[in-house]
Amino acid sequence: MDIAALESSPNADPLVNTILEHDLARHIVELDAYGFTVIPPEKLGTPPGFGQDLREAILDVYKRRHGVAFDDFRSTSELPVPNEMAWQLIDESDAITEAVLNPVCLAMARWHCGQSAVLGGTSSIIKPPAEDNWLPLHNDTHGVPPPQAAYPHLVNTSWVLTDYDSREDGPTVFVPGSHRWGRLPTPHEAMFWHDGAPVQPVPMQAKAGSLAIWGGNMWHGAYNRLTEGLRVTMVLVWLRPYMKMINMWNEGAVSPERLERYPELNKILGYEHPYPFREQVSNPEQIGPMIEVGQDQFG
Ligand SMILES: O=C(O)CCC(=O)C(=O)O
Ligand SMILES: [Fe+2]
Repeated sequence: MDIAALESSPNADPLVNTILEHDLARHIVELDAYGFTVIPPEKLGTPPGFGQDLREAILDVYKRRHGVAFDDFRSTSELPVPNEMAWQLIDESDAITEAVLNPVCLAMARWHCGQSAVLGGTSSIIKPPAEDNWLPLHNDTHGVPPPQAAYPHLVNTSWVLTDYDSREDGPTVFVPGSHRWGRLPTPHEAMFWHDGAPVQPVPMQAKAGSLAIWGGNMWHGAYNRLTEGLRVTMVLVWLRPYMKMINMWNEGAVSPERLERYPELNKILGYEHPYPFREQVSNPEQIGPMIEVGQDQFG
């Protein structure tokens, strides 16, 4: 029986179809069982070299915004300055916009947060080797007290832009199954590298150009990096539309020219939502009708 073909569930059907077309069923199972998954480049439909182009775009933004230079990320083991201007990336390059609008990435965002999902924030992680750059366990549903909802309010889709082959590469770590626990780690649980730590996460393994996905309830952190060179990641945070945006995409944040070339941006930046941006944009003629939000889990 092909349930999607019955067209009984207009919000779920296109997601089911995309998942089947791109051979993503395994990843949906992993998300359900463990709370995270890694989709390799060959399932993302990206052109050859896309991961390298995106990495170069992210590194160029860092250099330009901070007024610094270095040659090869593989042999750069110290950042000239901390990556403090890491956010609001969408208008910086076509590779970044196309990573945001990648159909598999969008399907993963909408699988977790519905068709009305909005892009809450974009940022980069550029991580040099350092003894102490561990990231404690946390979940990304900041400020929401327990018990957290059984469905995610947000989802993280992170483009992995350098290889995560081993623990030495400083990868993201996950606590499989923790997406069902409905709470944040305590401070004692968060320091997973301390002797006698009660929770032991598993490291992510991924080739450059992969897309890692985890919902807002998932416990994760990162190993410190020991390998020479920089770890590079682009983080996209997607929200159900009642959540507070991390980046504000109002007037001027994305150029009219980019909105015209990539019209799907109007929806994912929230311009077609009932609130808050409709009246603040300069291109009302390009914006589709107001969408309905929150009709069901996939709405
Ligand atoms: O460094 C990492 O891989 C984890 C970053 C993180 O916590 C996040 O993107 O939410
Ligand atoms: Fe996080």
